[in-house]
Amino acid sequence: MQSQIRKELIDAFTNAGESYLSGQHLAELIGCSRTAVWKHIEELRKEGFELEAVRKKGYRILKTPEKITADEIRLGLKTKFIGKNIHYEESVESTQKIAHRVSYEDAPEGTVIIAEEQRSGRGRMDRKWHSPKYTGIWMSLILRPNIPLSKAPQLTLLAAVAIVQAIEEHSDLTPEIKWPNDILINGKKVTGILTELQAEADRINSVIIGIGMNVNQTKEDFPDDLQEIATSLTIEKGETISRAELIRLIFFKLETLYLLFLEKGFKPIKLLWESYAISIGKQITARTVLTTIVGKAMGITEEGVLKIEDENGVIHHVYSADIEI
Ligand code: BTX
Repeated sequence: MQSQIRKELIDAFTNAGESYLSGQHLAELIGCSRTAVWKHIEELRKEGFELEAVRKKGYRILKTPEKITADEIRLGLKTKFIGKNIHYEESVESTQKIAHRVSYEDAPEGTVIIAEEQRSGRGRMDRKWHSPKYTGIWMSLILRPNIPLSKAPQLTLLAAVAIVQAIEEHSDLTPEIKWPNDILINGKKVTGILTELQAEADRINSVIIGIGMNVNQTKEDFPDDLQEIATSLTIEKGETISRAELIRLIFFKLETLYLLFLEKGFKPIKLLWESYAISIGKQITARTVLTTIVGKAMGITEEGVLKIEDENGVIHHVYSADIEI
């Protein structure tokens, strides 16, 4: 009920644009008392909205918060379970860490941990993930699929497809996927995905999908060593992007593909993934923990494993590696 009033209030301000709305008018529009309107306006202020109040004219919003709030994400969310349970944090070491903990504590499938900042965000193999305040989407999603352990990596590829679709639809940019988990725009990394498992024997307890997306950073916001290899949606698009809206879209795309995956398996996801992949058919170098393989990327198997044909015609199956094209 409370968030319904909040939603109507925000809608009213959105429709009013630059015009002022009086407390009386808002109360009539929403169907509540003027005191209730005032209370909700104070709540919005606390959430970081900047409002101007002018006598005899009313209120108008000057600035929306830099922060994302769980309320803002939930408003207009169209999913059945992904994002229904949101843990929102201002500053954390890593959302993955919290997701592991709440997953043990039986958090429902679809629970998401979102933070405004990560002090030690992590990538694969203990690498660092730069996650500065208010600029990106740093979140971890808990899924509990009833699938064999060997199929879990397919969910990384599924997440990559969902993210590419969300960016495309939201910002009209053209991201590409570099196997297995990099999302690039114009050759620079805009998103990384880290999939971790909680499992006992061959039973998956949960799959934790960490998504790090650069959204509103400028080039100068990146440390020197990332400036040439990383990008953000704002840099590519030339405008500020609403993170809450994008998060809702990512949830929706993820849920749609995940339900398709549970019903029909990896095949339809594989077809989509291949349509966005840049490495396929190209000469690549794959560095695994143990070795380096140079050859032509042939595609991925039904399991999501990368196939590379070397100069002697030998096909290598690569489960985890860094790829250079
Ligand atoms: P990765 O191992 O593929 O990529 C890590 C590498 O990417 C780093 O070594 C660095 O070169 C580069 N890098 C670091 N930060 C950024 C950045 N912001 N943008 C572009 N490139 C960068 C990718 O690992 C997986 C990242 C997952 C991050 C999410 S955020 C939410 C969740 N919590 C958490 O701690 N990790 C995940």
